[in-house]
Amino acid sequence: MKEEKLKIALQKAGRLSEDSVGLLKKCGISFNDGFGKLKTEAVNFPLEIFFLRDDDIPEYVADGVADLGIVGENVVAEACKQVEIIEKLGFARCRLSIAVPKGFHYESIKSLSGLRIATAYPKVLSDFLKRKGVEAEVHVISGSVEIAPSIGLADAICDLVSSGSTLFTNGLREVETVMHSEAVLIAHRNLKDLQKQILEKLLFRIRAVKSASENKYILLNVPNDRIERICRLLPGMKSPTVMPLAESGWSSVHSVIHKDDFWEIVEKLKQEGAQGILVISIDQMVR
Ligand code: PRT
Ligand code: ZN
Repeated sequence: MKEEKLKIALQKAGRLSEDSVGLLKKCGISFNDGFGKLKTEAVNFPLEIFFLRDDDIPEYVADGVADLGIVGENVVAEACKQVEIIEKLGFARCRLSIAVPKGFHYESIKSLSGLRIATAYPKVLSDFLKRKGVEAEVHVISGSVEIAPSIGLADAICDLVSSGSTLFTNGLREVETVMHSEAVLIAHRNLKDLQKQILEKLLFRIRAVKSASENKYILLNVPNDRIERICRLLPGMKSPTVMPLAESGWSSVHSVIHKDDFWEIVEKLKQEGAQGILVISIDQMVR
């Protein structure tokens, strides 16, 4: 009998490609992603990998040509296809925003009434304007949206923003956030039971990689009379590990902290008398 496999679509070349391939590799899935390949097969996991343009991925997954895909939420929202968003993946974070020329007198969303807004996201933008009760003209262009106001093609734009430097260099100012986006794992709506089992296995690994990338392993030396106070700062997965050091009166404390809390916690640990603080990246983390 033919072995059941899942087919996953990844972006061929672009902002999602490296992280998408990297995520599967961190999940322990080996495959040859040599330059220019359109299709490959994992050697140690029942997965076939297609490399496509990101805009095509929701449709391929909706049609069942691929069972899974990794794509930006912005593309899923615009494509409006019947796919299931299974998991947020934490990379390619950005927002779809409306921006106006710096000198434009912007008071509220009503200031957009009657304007021509250039975008590659007509559906998402139109839905947003409708929700807000604003009537504006949505002008569809597919690239270099940010130059539209300066060449007289539009009064405002709606485009993806991450650092904001593209808007800044084009004399534009962000005034409304239409949606936040990050890479997501999407799936075909009607996977077969065997395919669902493979997806569960893949998801288990993806979640372990995600948790690991969000957390850091921390080791520190602590005077014994401070252990209790320090442990309160470091709840860890269950509770911190405390081991005696060769030097009496001191212990080594090991724990896991969220990367966003890192600097704040380290400052408090120093204040509590911790020394020799080491912070290590985690490859996988299973709760
Ligand atoms: O060829 P293909 O169709 O596959 O790729 P693409 O050119 O359509 O997409 P690509 O690779 O540029 O982006 C893929 C996905 O990355 C997007 O759909 C988003 O989900 C996500 N992403 C995250 C971004 C950005 N950040 C981003 N900053 N996509 C585009 N940008 C562009 C934006 O359009 C603008 O031109 O970067 C510029 C703004 O960046 P800042 O840093 O100056 O604000
Ligand atoms: Zn694209």
